[in-house]
Amino acid sequence: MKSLDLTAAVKRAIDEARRDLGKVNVLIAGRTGVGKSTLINSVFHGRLAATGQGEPVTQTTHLISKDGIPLAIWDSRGLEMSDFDETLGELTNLVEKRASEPNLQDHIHVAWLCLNEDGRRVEPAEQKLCRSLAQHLPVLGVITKARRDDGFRAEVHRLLPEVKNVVRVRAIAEQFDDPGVSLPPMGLDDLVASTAEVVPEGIQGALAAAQKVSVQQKEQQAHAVVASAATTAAAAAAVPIPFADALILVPIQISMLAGISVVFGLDTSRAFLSVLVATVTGTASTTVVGRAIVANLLKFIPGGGSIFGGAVSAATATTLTTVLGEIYIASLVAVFTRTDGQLPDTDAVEREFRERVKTATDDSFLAKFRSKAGKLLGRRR
Ligand SMILES: Nc1nc2c(ncn2[C@@H]2O[C@H](COP(=O)(O)OP(=O)(O)OP(=O)(O)O)[C@@H](O)[C@H]2O)c(=O)[nH]1
Ligand SMILES: [Mg+2]
Repeated sequence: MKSLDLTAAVKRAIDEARRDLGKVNVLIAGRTGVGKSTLINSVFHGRLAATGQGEPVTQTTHLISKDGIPLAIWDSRGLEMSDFDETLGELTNLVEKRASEPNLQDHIHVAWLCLNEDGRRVEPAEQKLCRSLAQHLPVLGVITKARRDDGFRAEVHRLLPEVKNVVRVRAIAEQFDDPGVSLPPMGLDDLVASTAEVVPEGIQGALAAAQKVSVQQKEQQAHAVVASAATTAAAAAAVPIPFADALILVPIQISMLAGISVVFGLDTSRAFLSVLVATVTGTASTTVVGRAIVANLLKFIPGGGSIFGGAVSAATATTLTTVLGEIYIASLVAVFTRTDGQLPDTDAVEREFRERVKTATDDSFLAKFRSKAGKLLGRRR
């Protein structure tokens, strides 16, 4: 009887998911005090900027990164210094050298050029820097500490014509002296969405994982993981697979769970993923055999039991994979919404997922995903 080593499959899935995710590389430039460090901490997981100034890259640029967060930030300053031309030269060299690297992973994928709204100025130094950077990478204008536009955004567009977009942000709540008067943070999700629009396709997952302001961004990337796994599963079952051989679907689904976990930015330890897999397969043992696991998976399909004895068709494989992926995404969205974007602990994710898998035999819930899977298949034809 065919069997599968789950421990090995989980390890492989995690390694591949992390490798495929890569890292998003961001350059942040702007005058001192404009709010760069605050912005970094408000947009990304990990309180990066608070961990210090990072490792010096050049006289004016520090590289900030943290294990487990798929992100590297070049935090630059010195725009106001008398030796600005030197700063400009250093930054241009940096992005140019990076842009010539053969591997996309080594490029700097986007620059955020920060301007203070209160200052209402775009200086020649900023214009020059924008022009230079834009030759090598997409640049976004970021208006910080926003509270009253008064035409400044349009002015920035006019004075920095090379930028792909200009986004107004308030990274932290603004507290006024008058008691009870404050303005909440704003624009951070716009900044992430605008960034997602300009970074390369292969970097979208890392951006979704690293940022904490948009659960929707994570969800969207996770749907792409599911769609791709469903397609792979359908291809594997293009010729219907006898149940005893349906184990070949399991590594596809484990990879999908790992892929969804990483685009949500979860700490994907082997223990965590193994628990998820045990929830799905209904066994905590390290080896599973074909018939048992398929019997367990088929409970995700209404009436699945009745087709037992036949074979797994492409439609069934797609449905199984899609349903499972969507249940996991729904669990993560629920948990992340509760933590307001902060990384939840994996116990909470496990609990939510287990609960939803248990109730997933509800027909109306599954009908939704069956039609989704059907559409997916239709599109493939
Ligand atoms: N009200 C308000 N204050 C902000 C905002 N963003 C940053 N600040 C404040 O502005 C000050 C400077 O912010 P930083 O993030 O340290 O500025 P920076 O650009 O990193 O400065 P350097 O590291 O010196 O280049 C801090 O007191 C922040 O709290 C914002 O959106 N609204
Ligand atoms: Mg700073």
